[in-house]
Amino acid sequence: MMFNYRSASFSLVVLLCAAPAAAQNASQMFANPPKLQERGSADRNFLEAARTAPGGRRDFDLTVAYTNNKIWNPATQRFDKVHLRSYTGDGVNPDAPFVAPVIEVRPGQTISMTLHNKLPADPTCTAHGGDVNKPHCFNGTNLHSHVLWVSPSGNSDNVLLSINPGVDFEYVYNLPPDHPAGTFWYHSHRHGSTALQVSSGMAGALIVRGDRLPTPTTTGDIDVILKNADLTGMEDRTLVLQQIQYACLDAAGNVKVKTEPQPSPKPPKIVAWVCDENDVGVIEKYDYPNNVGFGPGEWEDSGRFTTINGLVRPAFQARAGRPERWRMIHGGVRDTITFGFRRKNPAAPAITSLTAGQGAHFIQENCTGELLPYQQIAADGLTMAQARAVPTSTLQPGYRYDALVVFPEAGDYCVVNESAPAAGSVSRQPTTRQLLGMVEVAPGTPVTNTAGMLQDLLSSVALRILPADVRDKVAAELRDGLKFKSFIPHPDIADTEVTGKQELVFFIKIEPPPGSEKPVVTFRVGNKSIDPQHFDPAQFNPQPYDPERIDRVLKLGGVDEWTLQSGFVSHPFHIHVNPFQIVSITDPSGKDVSLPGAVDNAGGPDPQYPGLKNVWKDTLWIKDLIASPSDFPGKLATSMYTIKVRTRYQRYIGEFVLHCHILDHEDQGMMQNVEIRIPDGTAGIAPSHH
Ligand SMILES: [Cu+2]
Repeated sequence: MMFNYRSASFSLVVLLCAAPAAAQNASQMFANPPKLQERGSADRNFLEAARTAPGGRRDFDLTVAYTNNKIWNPATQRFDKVHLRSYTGDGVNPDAPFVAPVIEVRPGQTISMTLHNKLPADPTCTAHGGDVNKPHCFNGTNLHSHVLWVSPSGNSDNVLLSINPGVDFEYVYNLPPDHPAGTFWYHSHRHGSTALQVSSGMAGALIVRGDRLPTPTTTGDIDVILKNADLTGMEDRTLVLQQIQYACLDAAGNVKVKTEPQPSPKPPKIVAWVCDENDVGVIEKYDYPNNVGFGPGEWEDSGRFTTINGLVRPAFQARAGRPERWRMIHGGVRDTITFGFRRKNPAAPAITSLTAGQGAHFIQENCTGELLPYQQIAADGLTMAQARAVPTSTLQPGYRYDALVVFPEAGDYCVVNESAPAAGSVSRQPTTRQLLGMVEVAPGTPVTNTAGMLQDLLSSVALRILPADVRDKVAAELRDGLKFKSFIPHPDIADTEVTGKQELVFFIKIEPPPGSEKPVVTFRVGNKSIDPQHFDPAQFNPQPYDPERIDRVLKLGGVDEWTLQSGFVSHPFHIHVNPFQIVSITDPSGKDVSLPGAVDNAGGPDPQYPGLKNVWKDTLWIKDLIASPSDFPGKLATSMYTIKVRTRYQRYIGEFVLHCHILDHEDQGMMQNVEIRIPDGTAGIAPSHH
């Protein structure tokens, strides 16, 4: 009796607490980002058949402008006003404008995307004059389709262009008919302002939908089998995860912060960036006068919240036993996201005014269930050869994972960002857990074995919808641990196919100039692997980005094995145009931690690598155990991981870039120009016009 009484009165308290929060948070219900509407679609009736035809032409407009709006701040239980650069276009949600609209296309289509730069004039775009690796041209922009398999040249996916204020420019992406269907994204990529613009929310999902069935000789699109038992389409969620790091400034231009005292002689520690009631948050500098900005650890210090489609801690609504496709896109510049679900204790209170930092305590007290296992089915948009059963997905900036999620029973599930070890995280320090949202799961059909249920479902769909000459084979593959061999876009690269090699080392050079307290920091890339016995930067000769220099010339039709390392702290490697296949990821002791079931704990337990062997990606974390600049003088060469990947240079020639996807590192020089040229007809490479 006592228990019932207490429980009843507790529920009443929760209800009373929850009511105002629910009202204030009404706009924080999860929804997929709005679709970008085609030019003229409001004026005339587009024929759906024309719009979805494989060879169809699609015309879009995207405008870049300052937008006045607001972002919910759970720490203060009010909206913060903000004034940020953003993409605007037909269909953008006026209540959540700091995520770009979804662009949905199909293989074989021609996409015309006219970018209109309506930002104010910016003389630093045309008369910069100084160091190209110092942030500049904040109002210049361009567009990167990350990573559509299209030409990097001319008016296609060419990030070497600057679309300055007042300029309109038509990009045209010709998606080949064999383009993979999957989860891609787009963002600005103007060297000098990439981090500033992407951290303002200038990123959006780019979804290629396909309906190609597998045949005895060709693979199909996984989209065709992702159906419910009644053959209706599976719930399809798109999540663009972002870190919108706005600051409210005082009269001197310093970021307004809240600090807590530290034991002497340490200076007070920043625990939050704050905004007073009439302040307007902005993102206008990489480094504000009070030494606050885009540095490591400053995202955590800011106390800002990772947003999902521009929403803070949204509420998802699901049904027990109903499978869902979650397309997770890390469209931010900071914060390693270790994405998972934990069952919430039914007696737990509603979330009201939790700060970002208090999220960890809330999870510890209330999200007490085990991590819910789910199935990754695609990495960086590319369907995997077999589903990877995971408790979490580690998303570094630029990453995508598509997952099949089944909530086994009714109740609330916390969407959590689990902690990551220092060497596995952008912040270079162990991260604390964050609460990203809440899933309210309505009663349905409870499931005990979600992996088995998905095998049964997808194999039964395959038997019912696929042609007779493939359906038994595909159904058997699906029943055998969710193998997707009939749906992969790129065949494995065998040892015998490799024609050459490339070596790459990321490096941050910290030089303490004599008589100055502030070291000079430069961001660099080297072209020669590190000898693990002797760490000597002269050996790999790392250089900052130089727009006039081609750092690598690659041959069309060639297949290279790349060796990737980092000489100082960890960085996500990203290359445009052609994706790569992971061959091995060896830890400092020489153990291959990419194998399924491997344990990667050299720098603290880290789930991000095991199971990635043979997976195709376009962005990959290059781990180095060195965690802080003070570790640098005594750096052990054995702190490095060595990663091998292989890539085919297919179809496209031209100049493009590879870079670190911590975008402020990219802006400051951790980037290279790469050019694919055609063979000369003998064994060499034909010269280009440089
Ligand atoms: Cu980096």
